[in-house]
Amino acid sequence: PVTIRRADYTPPAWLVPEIALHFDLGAGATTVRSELKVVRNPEAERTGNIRLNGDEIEPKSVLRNGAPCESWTMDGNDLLVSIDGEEALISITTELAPDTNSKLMGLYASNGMLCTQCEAEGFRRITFFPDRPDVLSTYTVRMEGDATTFPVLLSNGNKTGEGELEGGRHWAEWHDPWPKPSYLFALVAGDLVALEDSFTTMSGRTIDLAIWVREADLGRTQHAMDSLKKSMKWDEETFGREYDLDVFNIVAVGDFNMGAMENKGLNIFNTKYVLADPETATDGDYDGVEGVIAHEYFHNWSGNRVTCRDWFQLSLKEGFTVLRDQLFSQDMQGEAVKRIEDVRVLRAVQFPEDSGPLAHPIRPDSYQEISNFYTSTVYNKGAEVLRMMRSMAGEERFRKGTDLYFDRHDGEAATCEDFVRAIEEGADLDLKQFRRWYEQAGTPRVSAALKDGELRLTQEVPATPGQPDKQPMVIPLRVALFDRDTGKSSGERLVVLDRAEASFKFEDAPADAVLSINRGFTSPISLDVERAAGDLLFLAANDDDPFARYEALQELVIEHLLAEAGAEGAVHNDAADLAALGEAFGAILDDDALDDQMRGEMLLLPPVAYLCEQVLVADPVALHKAREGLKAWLGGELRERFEALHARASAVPYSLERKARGARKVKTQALAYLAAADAAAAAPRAKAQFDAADNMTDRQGALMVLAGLDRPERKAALADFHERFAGNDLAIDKWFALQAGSLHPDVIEHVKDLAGHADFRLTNPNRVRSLYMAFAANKHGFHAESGEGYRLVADLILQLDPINPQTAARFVAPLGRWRRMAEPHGTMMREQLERIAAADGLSRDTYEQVSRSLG
Ligand code: DPP
Ligand code: ZN
Repeated sequence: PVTIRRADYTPPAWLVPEIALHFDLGAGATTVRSELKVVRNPEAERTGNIRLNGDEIEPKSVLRNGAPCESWTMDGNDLLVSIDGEEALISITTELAPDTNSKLMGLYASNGMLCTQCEAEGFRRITFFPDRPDVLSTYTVRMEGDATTFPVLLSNGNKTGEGELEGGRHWAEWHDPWPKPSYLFALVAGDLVALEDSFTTMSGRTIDLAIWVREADLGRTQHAMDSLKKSMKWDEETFGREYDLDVFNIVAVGDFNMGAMENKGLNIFNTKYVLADPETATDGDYDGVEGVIAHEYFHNWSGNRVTCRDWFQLSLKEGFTVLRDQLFSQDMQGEAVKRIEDVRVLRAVQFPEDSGPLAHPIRPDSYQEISNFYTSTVYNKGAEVLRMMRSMAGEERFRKGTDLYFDRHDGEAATCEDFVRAIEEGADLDLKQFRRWYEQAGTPRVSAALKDGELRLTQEVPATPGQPDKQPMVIPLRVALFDRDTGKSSGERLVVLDRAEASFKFEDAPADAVLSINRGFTSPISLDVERAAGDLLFLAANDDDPFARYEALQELVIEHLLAEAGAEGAVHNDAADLAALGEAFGAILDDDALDDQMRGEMLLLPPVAYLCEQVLVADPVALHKAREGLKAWLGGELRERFEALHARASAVPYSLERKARGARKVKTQALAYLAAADAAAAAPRAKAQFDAADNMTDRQGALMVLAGLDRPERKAALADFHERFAGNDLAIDKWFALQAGSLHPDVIEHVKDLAGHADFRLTNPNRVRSLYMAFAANKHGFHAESGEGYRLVADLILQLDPINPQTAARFVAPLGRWRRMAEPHGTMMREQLERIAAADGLSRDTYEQVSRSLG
């Protein structure tokens, strides 16, 4: 496979200001005729050929300026057409078979409808084109097809015409006036119905909104519509961004590799992020819909109006858009809880990526397959990097920076450097050294010690693949010092660490102050604080920054669990430590000033994936057992209070209000603690919650607990759930995921059985993820001593790779952690990677991930 390098970028030799596409649609056979108006790019080197990318397509005919063209050649998958003058009209015909397109890239069939996915390089599976994000064109799309099979025909922009044809066929034409790269092209044809609404923009324009789904799903679209309207309003108020077409369409599709796609004016979504009603969607699902609807909508500016010059700049649009959707959700749901959730995801997913073989900077330097770089690093760490700029500039100045960025680069394909420069100028910040966050991979490790009002900080950025030596980063940290006697702080200040070590003097520091640092998780770092005994307990009880308070309790738990698991360097626990932990959790249960949403966050024990990050070589089984052991101990120690909490929360009627949602969150947590302590006593309680549930949050929560218990209630509840939701794919996905993620001793047998279940389909990414991602994240199953868990995931990768390489490659990362896992786990994981590497005909996607993981 070829390695593409960021340093090798050259501008396109030819531009395509206009393209017209004609689709003769059929699920078995679709004919595509394209007309490209091409002109020489005066800013590029002259060539006599235009290179048009292709992938698994052939040119059926090639015309140049209206006449058959003989002088074309193939160079690998690409079509080269010679052009003498300064411009030409090129027409190409291709034939597609959407219903055999199992990669779900390009034009494919799903449930009788046809739809497209072009990011990053799917357009070249539809027609030959300079399929790179810096070639921007206006699109005119005419679609023809059977009027019964495809009554609805959608594409980007506005509909400009439609009509009947002979033989029960019809046509529609759409035109998108905004120049866009090919990855934002979209088409949908199918038997769909819409929830319609409208939105009036800040300048008074009326936008027609529609969410298109299968008829049976229409009743589950209101939340998505509400989320869309809130997003449109919020982006006007917060970033000054107004929508720019007369219509905005969203289509839900059941077979989709990603979460959703921001195609201009025609977002295509995984059903998972559109459909929600109380019976079938959890509170978490509601949040997911709101967040992803916002994310894709926000791309209309951060991604579409200003797009990326090349795929190395992916974080330009993704990091920025994730920050925007996080800030939106903070405003909708409450800042503290959302921040804690986002940090938990970052630490459980991005930190391991950053410390493993797949580590890369948020702006990578090379790739073989770009699909592999839609990562938590590019997305979530990318958002954190922008958030640091925002913390240093303050909200208002940051907004000046983003305004300048949008003004300056509207209609362009920009780079991360363009963004940084706009923030520098607009927000009046010096980001010279800060740019290292774009260049260096790895999670910086900061050590902090406070002595006599002086804060001493040191930093170290660990070596990562291809980057043995690192320079110091710019690390902003919000800091407060607390008076041990009064429990109060004298206020917060921002310190910026930009050298390997530095000291900061706090003039008015109380004697023997308690340090609260990286409040609100100002920087995406790991932190080592020299602490006196009792400091963490003090902060867990007194810190006025909700994140810092949460963090202190997490730290206490982490210290305990590492010691329990016998981790190297961990301080041994004694009975007093455990008792103190019990008291701290008891205080969380009793604290009337905490609302249940926050209580729920505080009660969640740190994920094993994050625990593994605390040590160089982790024993995942020991850490998992320690975590379950603490859960059981707390469940027993605080039994009455958990029972009371469960009863109190169960009395709160269903609604989507924050209070009721909080009650549902702590209800299932109480159940989980009780079940860990005493399965026999908790099983009937869980079954009662399951049976009484009038919503999916309670029902799934109860089933999650039951799925892990070797009790008779388990089977009955699983059967009931399966029957109740037969035919509802998203609910059945949960049924798979709950079993694959369960603590049940026979989980491996269960996963094997489920893989043979009539409802399991390897061709549906949601179903595959619900079984195997849930399993790979299940430390107790995946890391089974027999090695069987590793083998199951490797088998899946080999089986799925020829069908859907993009999704298959996503399963490599869990095995790629082998160097950091204690023996015999490390060796067994590596052996499975070697088995995959030895297979013939691996996709570029899987090959790249496996070779990086072994390298
Ligand atoms: N559709 C994916 C996202 O929005 C990739 N652009 O993040
Ligand atoms: Zn995105």
